[in-house]
Amino acid sequence: MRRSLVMGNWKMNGSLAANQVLLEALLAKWQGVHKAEVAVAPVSLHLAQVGQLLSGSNIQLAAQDASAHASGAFTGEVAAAMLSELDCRYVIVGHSERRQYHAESSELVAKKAKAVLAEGMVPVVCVGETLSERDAGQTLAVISEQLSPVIALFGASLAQIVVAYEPVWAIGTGKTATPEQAQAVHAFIRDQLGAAGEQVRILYGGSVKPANAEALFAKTDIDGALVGGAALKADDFYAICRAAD
Ligand code: G2H
Repeated sequence: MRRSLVMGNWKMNGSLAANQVLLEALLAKWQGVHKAEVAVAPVSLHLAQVGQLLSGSNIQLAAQDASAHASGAFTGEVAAAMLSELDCRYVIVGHSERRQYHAESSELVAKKAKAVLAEGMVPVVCVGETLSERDAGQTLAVISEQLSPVIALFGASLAQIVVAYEPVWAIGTGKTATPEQAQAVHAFIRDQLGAAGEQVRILYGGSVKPANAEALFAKTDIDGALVGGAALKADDFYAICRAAD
């Protein structure tokens, strides 16, 4: 039985003041979310503050990225060990915005995921196709290409990852994949993961909101969500967490 997971990806949003307001509002209504696991991912600079604000709650801390390197001359990067020191439980790797704006390859994403696992945290590996790839009928081929270096590098530890399917055309656009479209890709991903597939949680991401969360979560292979815009609103994020519970 896979435990649902809802993760708020705050992206490059927030401030010390805004984080406090958001989390106080969220924690004030935080009741009844017992079965689903919940995490939030602020920018790395805010992890220590957010960790303190969450202490005593069952909301976990997540990071948005990690370096593939352990330490050294990598200006601007953050090592997995540094995230682990701040009690991060999850680290997102290979988000489409990193693939697109920072030219991250699937091989690099796999190395980042491995660095995260080596520090005792759970990598959340993002995959997803663009609109032109979907229109060209390449969705499954793209997902397969993005997953294959992870599958090759992880071997027996593959069951320890989380995968997030985020169709690029649905990110921040207000367009959501239909539950049926998402389910079809999730089932394909689970199949690609082989023997580990049944244990791996596969999250959907891309304009998840209270109005569509329940229908997405009702699908067999959708184990939760990676939530962007709606995670910045306490009421919406709470409603999505309740829908997964
Ligand atoms: C997809 C998602 C969170 P949004 O990037 O990772 O963002 O919910 O705003 O589409």
